[in-house]
Amino acid sequence: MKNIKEDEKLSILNHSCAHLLAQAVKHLYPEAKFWVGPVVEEGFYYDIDLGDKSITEEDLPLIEKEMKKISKDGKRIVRHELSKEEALEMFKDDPYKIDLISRMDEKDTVISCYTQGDFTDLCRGPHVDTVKEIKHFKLLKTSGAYWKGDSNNKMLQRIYGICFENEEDLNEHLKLLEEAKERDHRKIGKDLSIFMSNDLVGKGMPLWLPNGALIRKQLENYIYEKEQKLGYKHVYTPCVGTVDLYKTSGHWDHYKDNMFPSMKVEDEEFVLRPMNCPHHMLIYANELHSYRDLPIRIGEFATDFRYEASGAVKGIERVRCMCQNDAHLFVRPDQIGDEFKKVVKLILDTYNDFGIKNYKFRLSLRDPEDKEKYFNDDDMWNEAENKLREVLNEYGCEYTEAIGEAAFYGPKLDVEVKPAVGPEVTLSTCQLDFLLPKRFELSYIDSDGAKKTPVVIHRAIFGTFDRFTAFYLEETKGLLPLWLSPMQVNIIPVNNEYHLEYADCIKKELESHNIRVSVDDREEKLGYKMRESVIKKTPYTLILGDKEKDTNTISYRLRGTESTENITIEDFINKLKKEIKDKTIF
Ligand code: TSB
Ligand code: ZN
Repeated sequence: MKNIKEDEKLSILNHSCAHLLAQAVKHLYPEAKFWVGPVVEEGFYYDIDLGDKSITEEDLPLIEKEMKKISKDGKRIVRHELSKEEALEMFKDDPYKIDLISRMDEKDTVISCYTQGDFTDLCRGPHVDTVKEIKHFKLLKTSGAYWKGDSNNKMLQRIYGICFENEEDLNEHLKLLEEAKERDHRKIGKDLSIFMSNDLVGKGMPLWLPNGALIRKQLENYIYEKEQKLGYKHVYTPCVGTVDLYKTSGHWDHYKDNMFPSMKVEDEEFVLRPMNCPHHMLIYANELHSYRDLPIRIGEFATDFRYEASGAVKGIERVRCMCQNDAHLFVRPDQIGDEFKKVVKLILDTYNDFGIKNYKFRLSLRDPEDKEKYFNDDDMWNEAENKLREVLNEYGCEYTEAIGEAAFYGPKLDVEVKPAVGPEVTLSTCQLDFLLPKRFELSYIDSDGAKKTPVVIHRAIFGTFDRFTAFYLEETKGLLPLWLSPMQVNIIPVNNEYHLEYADCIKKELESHNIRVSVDDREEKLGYKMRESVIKKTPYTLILGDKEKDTNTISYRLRGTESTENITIEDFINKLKKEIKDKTIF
C-alpha cells in the first residue's frame, strides 16, 4: 500500500486536501475550530473541535460532496506571510491557532497562512496551486483524538482521508484498503470466534473463546517442546510483585508509565507485573551456581499487564493483559555470542515452521546522548551492541539499526512485522542485559573460584501469544494450517435421514486419532452447508452420501479447492496425521 508521506507530490496534494476538508467542514458546521491537519503514512487527517456536535461516518459523504463543490469552484490557493503579531490578530478568535502561534519563534520560523476562497488556515505549506487539482479523494473514517494526545485534554474529532492524482490510483488504493480490512485479525477473530471483548472486563482485555484457546494451546505446546529440547526449564510465577521488587529491578523508575497503579494489601504494596524478569532473577538467585551450570534458561508462559493508552489497544495485537512466551537466559560473558546465536536460530526455525516470510530484523541501540533513559556505561553498551552485530553478520541476517530504541537495560534485536491495518509492531525480541543481574546481585563461581556476575538475555520468540496469534491470523488470512485449525474436519451428511449415522461413526473414528471434527447435521441444503464450511475456513470438508456409506469410504474436499477425492478412512487418517506431524503449510 502506498505510503503517502514518502511521496513528495502526494504529500503536498494530501495536505491540500486536508485544507479542503477543513473548508467544507467550516461551511457545514460554522462553529468548527481546527487544530492540526497533518499528512500521515495513510493519507491525511484533521483534528476538529465541533463543540457539542459530532461527525459520524454517515456524515462523511455530505462533507465529500461539499469538498467536490469547492474543488469545482476552482479557487486559487494563496500564501501570505505574516508577523507573529499579525497572526495573533488574524486568529484571535481561535484558541487552537493562538496556541500554535504563541509557541512559534519568529526568529527561525516564517509564519504563513494559505487562503482559498472564504477559508484561511495557518500553515507552513507548500500546497497545490488551486483547489481544482484536488479531485480524487475519499474520506475514510472518523475517530476521537485528545487535544495534543493528552487524555486530560478535550477530545477532538479526527477525520481521516486520502487523495490521489487520478481516479485509478484512488480506486486501487481503496481496493487494497478493503482487502486489508478483510485481513484484519479483529474481523477474522470475530468471524472465526477466536476472541471477544466486553467493556465490563475492560479495554484491551480480550477474552479468548474456545477456538482461540485451542490455537493458543497448540502454540504453547509447540514452543514448549522446542524450548525443552534446547535445555530451557519452565516455571510458574505470580503475575503480581511488590513495588520493592520493581524498585530493585529499576522498572519502577524507568517503566512506571507503562504500569497499572499499585495496590496496598495489609503491609505490602503490589503491582500487576509488566515483565517477568525480576521473578526469574529471584529464581536464579535461589541457588548457588558454578560456571559449569551456565547457561541457565528459565522459561515461562507468563501473564503481564501493561498500561497501554486506551486509543492504542487493538484486538489481540496490542492488549493490556498479555501472555509472553518469555525466557531469561543466564550466561557467562564468553557465552553471549553462542547463546544469542541459538536464539536467532530458534526464531528462524520457528518462522520457517509457520511459513512466515514477511518480517524484518531490527537492531535497537541506545541513543548515547540520552543519559536519562539508558544507564551510563559506554563500555558495557558498546560491548553488547557489537556482540549482537557480530552474530547477525555471522548468520547473514539482514537488519536495520534503530538508535534510541533499546530497552533501558541493554540493546536488543527485534523482529518487526506489518499488521493489515496500522503501524509496524514487534513480534520476537531478544535483549542483552548487563544491568539487571547487577541490581539483583546475581552471581556464579567461576573456574578460578572468583564470584562473577552473569549476563542475562531476555527473549520471547512469539513475543506474546496474543500478538503472535493476531499476526498469524493476518498472515494466513485465517487459513490456518491443519495442526493449528480449531476445527480440522467438518462432516456434511448428504441426507441426515440416511447418512447421519455413518457421519457420526466416521467422526468417532477420527476423534479416536485426536482429530478435531464437527458434523453439520442441520436441516439445510448441501450447497449451503458447503459454503458455510468454506467461510469457517475448515481445512477438510467430508461429504458422506450413499456411495461413501456403501463402499465404507469418505469423500473430502480440501479448503480452497473445488474437487472432491474419494479414499478409505484409513488413508484419510494417515494423510491427516502426517500433515499434522509435519505441520504442513497449505
Ligand atoms: C522478553 N523482559 C522482556 C522479556 O524477557 C520484555 O518484556 N520484552 S518486551 O517488552 O519487548 O515484550 C516482549 C514482547 O511482548 C514484545 O516483543 C511484543 O511482541 C509483545 N508485546 C509487548 N507489548 C504488548 C502488548 N501491549 N500487547 C501484546 N503484545 C505485546
Ligand atoms: Zn525480561
